[in-house]
Amino acid sequence: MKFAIVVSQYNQEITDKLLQGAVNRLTQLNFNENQITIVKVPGAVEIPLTTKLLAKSLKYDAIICLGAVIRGDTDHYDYVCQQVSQGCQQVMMEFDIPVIFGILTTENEEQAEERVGGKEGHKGVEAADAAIHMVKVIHSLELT
Ligand code: INI
Repeated sequence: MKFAIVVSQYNQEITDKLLQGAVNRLTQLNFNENQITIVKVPGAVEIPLTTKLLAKSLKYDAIICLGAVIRGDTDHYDYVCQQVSQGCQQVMMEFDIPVIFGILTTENEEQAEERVGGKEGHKGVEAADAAIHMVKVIHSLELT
């Protein structure tokens, strides 16, 4: 199995933790560094294009998208959330590859912190687990 992780740097104190959780999980399960490619992008809006190019390369079994969109004073949050969620889904459906949505969309930083190892679990770890699970599901379908 080969994984690409696309991680945005906006709200980096949160996204670093998402990345750490995902990488730790994959490493814990004996995937090595040759099986994990990490691509850092500026913000969540840049995730879909990067994910599309990686999907198009056919080098990966799954792509894990990690980011943190936190609501501010304007409606910018809504535009970012819409673009990134629709963009990731489009790539998944167009390229027949699992695109894991490990992008937090929260009202505030506290909610985001709770989801990177706090009382709401760790969405980076969960994203890695979902990626592995989906690759296994696709292999089990024996379509090729
Ligand atoms: N990008 C994020 O990843 N999270 C945010 O919370 C965010 N906010 O709130 O603005 C954000 N904006 C930047 C955006 O993703 C793009 O990088 C930028 O608009 C340039 O295209």
